[in-house]
Amino acid sequence: MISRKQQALNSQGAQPIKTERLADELVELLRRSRGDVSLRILGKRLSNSTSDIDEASICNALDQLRSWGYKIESRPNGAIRFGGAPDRLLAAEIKNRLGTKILGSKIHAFQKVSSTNTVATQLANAGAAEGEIVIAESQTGGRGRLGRAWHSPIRVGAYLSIILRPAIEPVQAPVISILTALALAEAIERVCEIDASIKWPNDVFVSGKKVSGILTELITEVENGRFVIVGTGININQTRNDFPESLKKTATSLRISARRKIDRILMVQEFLRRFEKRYLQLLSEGFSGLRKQILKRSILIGKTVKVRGVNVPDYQGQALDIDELGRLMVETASGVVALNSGDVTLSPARKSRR
Ligand code: BT5
Repeated sequence: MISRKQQALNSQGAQPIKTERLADELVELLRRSRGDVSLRILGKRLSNSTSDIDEASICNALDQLRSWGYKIESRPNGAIRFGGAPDRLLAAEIKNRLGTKILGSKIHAFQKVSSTNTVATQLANAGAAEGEIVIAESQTGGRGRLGRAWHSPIRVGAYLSIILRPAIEPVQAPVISILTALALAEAIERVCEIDASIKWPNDVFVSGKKVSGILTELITEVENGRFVIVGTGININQTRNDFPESLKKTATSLRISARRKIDRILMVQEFLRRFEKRYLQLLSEGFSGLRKQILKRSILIGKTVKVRGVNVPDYQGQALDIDELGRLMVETASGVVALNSGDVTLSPARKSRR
């Protein structure tokens, strides 16, 4: 019988990066055994309670690992030596020494999906737990806000969605986006050693360009309760030529900014750790504990900004603060406006007050 979760994945045409259990366990074992190790020893260590794993099964699993790009040497004495993991977003690699409590409890890794947010929504509808993650090497229909597209080329970025079931009011959902931006900025600074800023409501910038976008979707009125999907696209190892002409002026990657290739697994892991820390902090302390860190990294605060009006003409104002609900407070000629979401840009027309 196909589980509801599997049905959800099938309906999305998602191509899984197969991580069969034996291969996963074998990687763990090879990583831990320094130097040469024989098939017989591997078979014994992998043994289940009733019998050792036979050599043919181990050879199949080794071939599978090699086909995923793992470096596994066959030694003249018939032994095996682990030579390193591939540059691929495999579940086993992300889990290795992740050290989180809830994030990544299950990692659904794919080669190609329409949108990780769509797959995560389907999984959550089928009962997936808080902290489960969907990650893909590429997306054919990566989504931004308001039907905009997210450029998702294969094997250079990371496209991931986190399933959350927070006990917060729907009105607080925007806080999750800004918290995600903070976690990402912190992870970028740690892993890439470059400065990263937050642009309300859902972007992370490095070197004055967008390196990451966040799409938070609150899903209500479903059988499996209310849940939140936080989708994040991170441009990691794109070169300038990987971006279409339309994005070259506004988008960048961590590699371009840091002037070196970035380990995608380390980047994703650090983001997940930071996200968990900040998320648990939000649940225990509320937004106030995060506010200082967010404001410190915020590009818009204290600046004159242009707000794209919804059903009203565009207008200008002074970005003052981000409130408890994640709203941007903007002082305009006709008073202070609290924005829930929207497109806000730095206004070149007037000088900032700071
Ligand atoms: C966002 O929307 O920035 C949210 C993007 C979220 C993408 C992730 S990937 C994993 C998960 N699954 C999904 O399907 N989505 C999420 P917004 O603020 O509306 O910005 C969209 C705009 O950013 C586009 O109209 C482009 O101008 C620009 N853009 C598109 N791709 C980009 C890229 N790779 N890097 C930088 N900018 C990009």
